[in-house]
Amino acid sequence: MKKALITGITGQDGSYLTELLIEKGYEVHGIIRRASSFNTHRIDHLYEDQLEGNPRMILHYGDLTDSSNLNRIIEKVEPAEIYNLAAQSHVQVSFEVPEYTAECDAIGTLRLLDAIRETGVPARFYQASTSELYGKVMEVPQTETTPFYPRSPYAVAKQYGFWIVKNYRESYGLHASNGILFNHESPRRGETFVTRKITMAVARISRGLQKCLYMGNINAFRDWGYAPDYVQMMWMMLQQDTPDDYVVATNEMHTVREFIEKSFACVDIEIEWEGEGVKEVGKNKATGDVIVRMDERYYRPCEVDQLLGNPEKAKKQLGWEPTVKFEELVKIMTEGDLRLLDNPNYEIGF
Ligand code: NDP
Ligand code: GDR
Repeated sequence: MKKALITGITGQDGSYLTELLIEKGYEVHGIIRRASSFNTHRIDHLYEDQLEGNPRMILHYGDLTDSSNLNRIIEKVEPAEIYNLAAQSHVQVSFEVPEYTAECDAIGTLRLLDAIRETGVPARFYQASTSELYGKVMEVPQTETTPFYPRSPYAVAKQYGFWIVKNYRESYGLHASNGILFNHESPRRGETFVTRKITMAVARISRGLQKCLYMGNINAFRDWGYAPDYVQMMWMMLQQDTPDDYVVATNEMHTVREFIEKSFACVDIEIEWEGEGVKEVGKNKATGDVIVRMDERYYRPCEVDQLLGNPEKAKKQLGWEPTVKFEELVKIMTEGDLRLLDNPNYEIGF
């Protein structure tokens, strides 16, 4: 049975990738952090008691900031594939915790690559690189050859991760690849990322449980895809003979404003915008109630205005194409949050 090791298994992508790999017959090992409360809700449905029978998902305590722990796990598990998804993944939070973000997202990647070298385990390596590397727009759409211009401590740390992967590939012949993934979302998306924040608020507002949604810059453009599509591509990248770097995106971009409008449309609320900048508000056209306001707290010191990815290389070389585009994604996420509100026992996205 092929073994895979996933860092960040408790996150959005980790959970979908685990499902995919189990379906493909892998034994999946995941690294989880000790927390004061349960942090495995996205993968609990995959857990089988290790004492009974044949576990397909095995969890290990660890942390990307602890080298010897990573070495030990890799030596013990001997995975054929390692997917490095763990990260302090919130761009705005990285301005608050820049040093920790670098420790985890940059040096954490180096620790894993070095663990592969030191243990001699011939694992193939996937690195969760990001469209945030493009930051300030140098070219639209962005491809594998567009120059990087990171605009946050998160993106700068991920840029180190990108290059150290490439460097270890070139220096030591590791089978290590970067997936330059544009934003991808799902009903399992973390609640503080903009899409999920919007769909949760829309569901609550439509049920009379919340009055208003507070936002930052709603004029930013993003290329939003569907997380289950994107984890397919992670796996595909590690199945090819030669490692390489790929843009993974939908080639469609929309503003945060459009996301808000489309999500409210799912609950039959039409938004009317009034005012400008931080004073702008969104009103429920039918009732006149203000249901969207801007809040300085959600603006970033440095913004990424426009991301649009061209996934032509992924399509040509690996046959990958996204199956879900913007409108359907908004619908899937909004309906997921409505279902969750109406039935608290409903396990989101499962
Ligand atoms: P999430 O924020 O949902 O998950 C992050 C995961 O990393 C969680 O399992 C978290 O554990 C774990 N983690 C955080 N810090 C550490 C640490 N120090 N040691 C070990 N584990 C840690 O992210 P996503 O699933 O959305 O993204 C996966 C990866 O892809 C990330 O690296 C992200 O930066 C990158 N990426 C994401 C994109 C997206 O649009 N989703 C786009 C491009 C790149 P815990 O549950 O305990 O917090
Ligand atoms: P991003 O995602 O920074 O692109 O990083 P996020 O959803 O946080 O922001 C997208 C855009 O929305 C604007 N925005 C707000 N964002 C949040 N979170 N909260 C708000 O209230 C709000 N109002 C406006 C932001 O300014 C931004 O322009 C995500 C993460 O998953 C990264 O790990 C990943 O690398 C990139 O996507 C690709």
